[in-house]
Formats: sequence, C-alpha cells, structure tokens
Amino acid sequence: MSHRLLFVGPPGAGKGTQAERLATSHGLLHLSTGDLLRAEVKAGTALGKEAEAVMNRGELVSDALVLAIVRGRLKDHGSGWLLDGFPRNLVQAEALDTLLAELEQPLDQVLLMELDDEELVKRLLARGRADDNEEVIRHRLTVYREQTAPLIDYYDQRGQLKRVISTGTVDEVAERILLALA
Ligand code: B4P
Repeated sequence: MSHRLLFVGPPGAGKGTQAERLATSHGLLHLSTGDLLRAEVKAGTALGKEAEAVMNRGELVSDALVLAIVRGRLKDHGSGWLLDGFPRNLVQAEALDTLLAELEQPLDQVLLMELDDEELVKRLLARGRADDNEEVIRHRLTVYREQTAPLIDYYDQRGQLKRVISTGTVDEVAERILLALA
C-alpha cells in the first residue's frame, strides 16, 4: 500500500472514521483539518474563534488559515501520512502540490469515498455535532459539489484516484478501502 494518501468525499462519507482506522493500523500520521480546527475552537484561540462561526454555517474556513495549520504539521513521518478533509478546493490542492514539492514528499494515492445524499444526511444527523443540523448539512453538500468535487477530476487526470462506495458497515468499508489501495 502507498503511504502518502489523501481522502476526499462528501461530509459524512466516513473519511474521519476510516482515516483514523487506517492510520492506526498502518502507523501513518493522521492529519484531519476538521479535527485540528475543532481543537482550535475548543481551546478558544483567535484562530478557533475565526473558524467556529464559519464551520457552524457549513462554509469552508479560509484557505490561508487551513494552509497555515497543515504547513506546520505536515512533515516527514517515517511510515507516511494520511490527509483527511484537506484539500477541500482547487486552491488548497495547488498549495498542497507546492508544499509537497518543497518537502520532497510526493502524494501516492487519493481515495474518493462516495455515498448518496440521503444516507449522508442520515449519518450526520445521527452524529449530531454542532454543524450537523439538516439545514447546515444540506448547505455543506452544496459547498462540497461546488468547491470540493472538482478535485475528483484533478486527481483522476493524474491517474491517482481510487474510488470506494461507503455503504455498509464500518468494517465492510474498511475492507473495500484496503482492496482499493492495495
Ligand atoms: P470534517 O471534520 O472534515 O468532517 P465531515 O466531512 O463532516 O465528516 P467525515 O466524512 O469525516 O465523516 P465521519 O467519519 O465523521 O469537516 C467539518 C468542517 O470543517 C467543514 O464543513 C469545514 O467548515 C471545516 N473544514 C475542514 N477541513 C477544511 C479545509 N481543508 N478547508 C476549509 N474548511 C475545512 O462520519 C460521519 C458519521 O457517520 C459519524 O457519526 C460516523 O460514526 C458515521 N459513520 C461512518 N461510517 C459509517 C458506516 N459505514 N455506517 C454508518 N455510520 C457511519
């Protein structure tokens, strides 16, 4: 399996759930921009205060802020890394390319997790985070289609994209991911 990975997919597809699991089993550094932003919110930092309102509206936090967070943490890690929820738009993807070229750590593979909207909404309503109410979830799905989905072609054209369907249990999806990345 490749060791420098990124996970893309709509909110609620299970990126965080599966990324954490794969990173643990393969000793990868797991970098979730969502988790990092929520940690800033919880700690009440200036950055967290700026991010909180944006996240609760279901919008994307500013590229500059997210890039500062990733740049500080993405370093060479013996067994590799897994980016979860980043990049979220083409500006972030291009910035990531530049950063990885500087670090001489090329990306190996991109995993797209797909699930239909009604199942996504159901899972997120059950999760019940501050940004998981139906109106905000539907807005996040629109933001995903407009800003994040163009990454699918971006990575597919480079021959780096693998796809899995996220239906079924966490174990079933994990199994599919291992096969897709093998
Ligand atoms: P994220 O934290 O990235 O979260 P997400 O996309 O909503 O969810 P994910 O796909 O990880 O789903 P999960 O495993 O939790 O983003 C939140 C916000 O942060 C964004 O809206 C944005 O504002 C901001 N943000 C983050 N990164 C950014 C960036 N790069 N730029 C700008 N802004 C950024 O799974 C969802 C639920 O489903 C869970 O409850 C889980 O237990 C359940 N589940 C998982 N797999 C399941 C299965 N197989 N069956 C049933 N339930 C399942």
